[in-house]
Amino acid sequence: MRILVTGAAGSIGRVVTTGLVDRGYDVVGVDLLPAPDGWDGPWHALDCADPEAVDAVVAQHRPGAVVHLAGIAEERGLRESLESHVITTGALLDAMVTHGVTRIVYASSNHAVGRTPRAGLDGDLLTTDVRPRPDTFYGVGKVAAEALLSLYVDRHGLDAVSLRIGSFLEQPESVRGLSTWLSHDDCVRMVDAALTAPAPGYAVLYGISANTRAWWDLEPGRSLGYEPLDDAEQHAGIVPERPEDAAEVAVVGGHFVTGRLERPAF
Ligand code: 15L
Repeated sequence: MRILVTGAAGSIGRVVTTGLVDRGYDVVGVDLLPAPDGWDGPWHALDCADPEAVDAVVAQHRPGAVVHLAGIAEERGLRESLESHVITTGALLDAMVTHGVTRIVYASSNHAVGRTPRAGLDGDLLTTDVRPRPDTFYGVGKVAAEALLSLYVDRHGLDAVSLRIGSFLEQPESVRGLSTWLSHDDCVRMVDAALTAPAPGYAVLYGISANTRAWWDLEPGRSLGYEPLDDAEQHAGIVPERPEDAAEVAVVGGHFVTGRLERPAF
């Protein structure tokens, strides 16, 4: 199947594009940046917030599905966050509807529910039916992009899977990360499952590995065929303990909540 991957030059994008090619997918890379060294497939350097450019690339390649990873992976102002996460998603969705592409896999984030405290969760488990509770404008952008996907699923019968990704790193780097880590290999497994799950409609899952200390529900992913194999605990020995750990593990979004990222919208 041909897959259009946006944000293909980013940290997640490089791992996912290579992983999907290894699994036999025909990948078209899209990014603001040129293709990384070693990439020899089709590539388009464009801004996904530009609806005409997005429409042209979808029209040219007619992919079977879109994996939308493009977006600034950190806190910015409100306007920039909405452009980066919501406008890009809208441009892709319109192009998909126009050209008959029926599935999108979206890199959402745990920061869509980052302000959710761990204390008081039913069974100490963060399920996917907690209310949207962003911790930043970044999280607001992810909530709004998820809502846009839901709208297009209902209006146009698309399939859309929102991956609320945890901490995508080669190895966990903090005590929080021992719960929230997503390994590179599990990330590829997760995207593959989201691309191939039969008729998911609109679905949300938490993108983490099978961490011993996990407290985010893995069942929504498993029900789509995502079986994580890695466990952050294997790396626990290299993770430094820090005074801020207790505050970071008490809330979904960790340092996005505790790190004093507050700023006015305008
Ligand atoms: C994210 O969504 C961010 O892009 C990344 O920088 C990390 O903060 C990660 O979540 C996390 O929660 O560890």
